[in-house]
Amino acid sequence: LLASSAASDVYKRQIYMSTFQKISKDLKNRLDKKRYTHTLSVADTAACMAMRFDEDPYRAYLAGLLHDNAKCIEDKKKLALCGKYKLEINTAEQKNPDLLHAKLGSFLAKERYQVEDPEILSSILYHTTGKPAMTTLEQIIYIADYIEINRKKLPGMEVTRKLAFTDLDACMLHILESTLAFLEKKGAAIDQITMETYTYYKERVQHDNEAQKGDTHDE
Ligand code: DGI
Ligand code: FE
Ligand code: FE
Repeated sequence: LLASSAASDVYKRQIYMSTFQKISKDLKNRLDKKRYTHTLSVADTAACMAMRFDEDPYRAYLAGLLHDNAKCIEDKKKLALCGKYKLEINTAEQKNPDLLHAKLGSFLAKERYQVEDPEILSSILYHTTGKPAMTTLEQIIYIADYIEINRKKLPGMEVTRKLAFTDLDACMLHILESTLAFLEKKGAAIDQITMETYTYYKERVQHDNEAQKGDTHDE
């Protein structure tokens, strides 16, 4: 039994590694240099976070690798492809078609890269806006995208990076606060789901803090 589980472990790693190689090669042609570097770094960061939070690092790496696969498609073409593949375009996406790289990326992960794992596909789908009640893997991809080392050092980044390895919900809230402040300052159209995600994590973190306070009073 031990031998066969060790063998399937080797087998699993080999399959993942050859998949990563094939996908990386394809992405190198589809992404510009900066985006490709960012992509590899998100994959590495996501794998490390997965190790910390008891998720499968191979699945996290794969989701990280594919999260921005549609990013370097021209905005006009993004709109056209969404039409072609019958992917719905909301008001915020209409105003800012770059948002569509998440939806289109998730679609292409399945159709072009043959990824069937629904949680990997949803991690790609929600990596830009987030969504309420995300799974651990979805949170990992959302956060790894923001904290990877090639990212410009945004305000509060040290705190965000520490939270990424200690408290995923608090980390989500920290990123959402800073993203919303940035978008409001820019006057950008805010996707409804981004707002819902913010409200969800604000309430959740508040609730957890209050529960913790309750615990210390009981002692
Ligand atoms: O693709 P990346 O640059 O690696 O990162 P991303 O997919 O998280 O996209 C980042 C941008 O998306 C960032 O400038 C913030 C923006 N964004 C997040 N939520 C919304 C949004 N932009 C608009 N207009 N509306 C949103 O709700
Ligand atoms: Fe992205
Ligand atoms: Fe990204």
